[in-house]
Amino acid sequence: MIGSLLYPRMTSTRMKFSLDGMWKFTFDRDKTGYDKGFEKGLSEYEMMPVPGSFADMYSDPEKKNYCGDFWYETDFVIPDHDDKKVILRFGSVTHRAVVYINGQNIGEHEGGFLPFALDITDKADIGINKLVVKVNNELNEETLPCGIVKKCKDGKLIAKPYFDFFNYSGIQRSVNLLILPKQSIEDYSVSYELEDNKAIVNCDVTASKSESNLNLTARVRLVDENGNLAADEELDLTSEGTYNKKFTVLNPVLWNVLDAHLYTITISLTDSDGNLVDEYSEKIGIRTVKVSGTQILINDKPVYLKGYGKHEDFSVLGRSFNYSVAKRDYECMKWNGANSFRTSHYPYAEEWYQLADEEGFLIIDEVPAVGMMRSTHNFVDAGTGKYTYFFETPTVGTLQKNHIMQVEEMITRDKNHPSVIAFSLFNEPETTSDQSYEYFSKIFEAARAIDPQKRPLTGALEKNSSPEKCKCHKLLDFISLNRYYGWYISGGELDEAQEKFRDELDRWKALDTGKPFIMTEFGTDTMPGNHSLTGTMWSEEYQKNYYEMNFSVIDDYDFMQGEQVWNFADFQTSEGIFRVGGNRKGIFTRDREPKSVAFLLKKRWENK
Ligand code: CKU
Repeated sequence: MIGSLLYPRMTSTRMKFSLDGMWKFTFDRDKTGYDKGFEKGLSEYEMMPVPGSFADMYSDPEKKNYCGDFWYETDFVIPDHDDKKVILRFGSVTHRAVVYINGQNIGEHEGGFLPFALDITDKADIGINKLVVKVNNELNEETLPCGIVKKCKDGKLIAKPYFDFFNYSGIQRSVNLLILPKQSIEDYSVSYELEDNKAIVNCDVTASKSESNLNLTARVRLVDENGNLAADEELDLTSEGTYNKKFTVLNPVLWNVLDAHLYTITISLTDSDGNLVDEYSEKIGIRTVKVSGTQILINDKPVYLKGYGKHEDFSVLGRSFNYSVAKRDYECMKWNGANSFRTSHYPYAEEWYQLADEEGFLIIDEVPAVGMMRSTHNFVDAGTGKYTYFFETPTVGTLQKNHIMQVEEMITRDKNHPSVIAFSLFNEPETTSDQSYEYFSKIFEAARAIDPQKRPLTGALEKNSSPEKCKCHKLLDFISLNRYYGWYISGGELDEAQEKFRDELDRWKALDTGKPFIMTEFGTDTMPGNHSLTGTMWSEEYQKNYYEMNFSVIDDYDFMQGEQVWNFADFQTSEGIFRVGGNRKGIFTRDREPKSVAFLLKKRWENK
């Protein structure tokens, strides 16, 4: 579903009301919610925070690990307005939602990490309305991310993710009510070319249609950080409701790595009498991203990516967004000289990207295409050569449709952020079959068609995706490797691990792909406070030795243009014999204190 995915903002023509707070909530273990008329209102409930991940609220493991249907309800008020459009916008509902207003189905959305907006103008009343959302967090092989559900004898469902992070669910991002002009700005995009002392900005605007079909004029205005007008242009109408203009900004102050400069863009629509119909403003940055030979270029200068694979994960908050945690994370990352992160393994809350825009951070934006290998321990199986015929399954067509939809929603949502320098379209699928190539060529085609900035596309390859066997690396603009030499492979034997790592990189080199590579994952589980003079696995010393070894290898290969360590912080996973209170590969603990290796990274990254 792609309607307008613009970030909800107040402007002189737009009103925004937050529906965040405590909502009614209930599990629906036996799926009898409809029999009980839940869509009209919950007859049994407790209170639950929105946004929030329900799992971390509970002391009862049955509730924490709940899998199936569950319901939310709140009342909300639509203020009297002058013939406007009323929109209900969810930042994300994990993994799928059916929305009811006053008992009537008003829309559905598949996918737990991207926003959706529903036009409720004719479906809700001025005054009080009842909003009910039926949510489902089951995993399957037809939607993203992939997994299965185990049905126990007593009917209980248990989520079995094919991925290594806790299946946090719920209404995990903010819900807003928007009151917009009937004819409104639906979307806009900007892309840039740089020439001597000037930037050519290509701006597209889409306006919604309405019965009145007013003949509207669209304008774009750019104001720099000092309040000076940098551009003020009328756009040309290209077809009904779409406008375009290429214009020049002289002496642009470019957005750069860790040196952000932002312009405020304001798009406006006016009618033939010059009356303002709609206005939308946000911050953008002028910069280009290119891949040239084995280098990644920002504003035509090579950049080396230093940073992290992350998660949206924090104690009690689960996967819900919190400004304080985000601020702390950026402070930690800046402290040790990082300049980038990957939104492993799903698009994050929009505020993460806004902060990166402000900080000059580089983001590899990843779609939730994770778990495309049939294994609940694929972090272990990935190194063993195990093959699960994932893309040879009859349901793969449905998965592909969902995958394309989420790629399109992600790019539509995130395309104007200067911080987003690449899109990652998968994490560690089986890429060794012709079927996987066919599958992914369509995904990459869709992404290339929709990104107005034609940013580099990538995907993270696991160890079975070797230079000899991987069929999909040719689709990538730069190649992202997740490798665990010294952990899953030759754990505890760093000399042997080093030999194997070098051997693999030599084989990539021999392939002469002509492309940049970055390490998107490498790391070791490390219990903070566990010390060992002999550097045994799980100790803080082993984590340091491991990274020193890996860095010595990476530094010997010119095509290596970045290193994002796994993971920024310890994070919650499904329980199992490989996980001690979650995944412990964090450079920081879950409450954001450094393990010893954080200082090693600081030293390296501040000098690289
Ligand atoms: C990480 C095959 C490696 C999978 N990779 C994915 C990531 O989600 C996991 O957390 C490995 C790990 O720590 O095992």
